[in-house]
Amino acid sequence: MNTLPKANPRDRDYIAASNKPYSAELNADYETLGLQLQRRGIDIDKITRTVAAFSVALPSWGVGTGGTRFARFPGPGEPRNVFEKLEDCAVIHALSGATPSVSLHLPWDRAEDYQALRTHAQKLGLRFDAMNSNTFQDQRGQSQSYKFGSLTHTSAAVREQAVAHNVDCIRIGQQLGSKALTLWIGDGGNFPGQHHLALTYERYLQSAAQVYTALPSDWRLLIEHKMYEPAFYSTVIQDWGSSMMAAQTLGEKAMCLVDLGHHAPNVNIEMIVARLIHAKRLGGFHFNDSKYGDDDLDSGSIDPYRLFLIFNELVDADWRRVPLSLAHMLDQSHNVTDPIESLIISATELMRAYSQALLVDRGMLAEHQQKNDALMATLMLKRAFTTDVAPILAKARVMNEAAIVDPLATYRRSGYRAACAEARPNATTSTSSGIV
Ligand code: LRH
Ligand code: MN
Repeated sequence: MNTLPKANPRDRDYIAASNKPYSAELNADYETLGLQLQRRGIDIDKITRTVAAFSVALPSWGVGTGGTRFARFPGPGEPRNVFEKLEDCAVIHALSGATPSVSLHLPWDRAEDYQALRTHAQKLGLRFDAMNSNTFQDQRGQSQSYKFGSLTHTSAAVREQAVAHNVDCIRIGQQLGSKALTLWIGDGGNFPGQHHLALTYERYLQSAAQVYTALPSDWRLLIEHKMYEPAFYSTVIQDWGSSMMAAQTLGEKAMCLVDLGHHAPNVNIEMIVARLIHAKRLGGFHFNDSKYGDDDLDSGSIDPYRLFLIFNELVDADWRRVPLSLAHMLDQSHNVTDPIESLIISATELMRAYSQALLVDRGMLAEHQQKNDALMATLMLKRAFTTDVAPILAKARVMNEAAIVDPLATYRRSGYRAACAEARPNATTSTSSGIV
């Protein structure tokens, strides 16, 4: 990198120096909030420790500029390969303190030497979360096309190729220390009658069973449902019911992953979360936000109350001592912002929703629910959601040696993006970051 950033945003000393001017006011704000919460019977330090331990995985495909079917407007200094994607992910983690792992997508993140990739990640303080396979695009030189499907294609040769790719993703993931495969397929039809709805699902179960068999004993298969796109009439794994039935058919290592953008507008996603928790099949999330379709917008940017209500279900399950082991991941497409900035803010918005959900007085809520006092019940949630938890989020970042008050300002002041624009001159042409 011939043009060094004014400061390395991954450098702990730079971050500590950036934090210094704010620590006194943070302590004052934290103390004030602490007293307020104490009056509500809440120990602020307990909340902060819990929030500081929260983490969400970054989508490797999210640090490049996303696009739509209409166009992609690459930004300056985009990562040109998976190694540079990891460097940008490390900047996000250094400033947010909440994103220590990266979810890779193959073949977008193919590398010659995965041991070298693992070492590079370790040097950056990162580890690998769930792997993502891709049987929704044809790669150059691929023998079988996925135009009419992959794991559910009518041709056994296409299904075999798709199964082999997923097994390949597992094998590469093992080299990287990943422990899960996220299985999303775009298989579906655009016309009534194009697909036999029942037989297509049975082909899915047969193919997915072969992928399941290849899972190491300590791995999980995360089945991701999606209502539509790229198919616009029927999608094989269209909803949580299709996903849950498949998980129950495949075995206990198969769990359901909820991508917030994969539902029709106004669908009650927190209800789906509650049902999957009941079925002991909730395996994880792809967090983002949306107003219409699978918009992949920044988490909490459109409907932060919905995000809060989803975390409310997770905290409630914990309160009812229901064991959960969840893979939290961001899955977003950044078309008009610096992806690093959007991912820093999105990680913070998840921590905000989580910490607010931790403030709900569940004993009092249960009483109001028991007495059918609807208004007092919903006000219990609103009171938590309207609590400004910024001091808790900042304190949690201090505990993670990250940027206290304004990670974005700390990032911008570093000049990292401009330096990348210098160091990665031909980034704007590369499209290695895939469709999103
Ligand atoms: C599908 C999806 C899936 C990824 C892709 C990048 O819409 O959410 O999780 O493979 O986006
Ligand atoms: Mn997704």
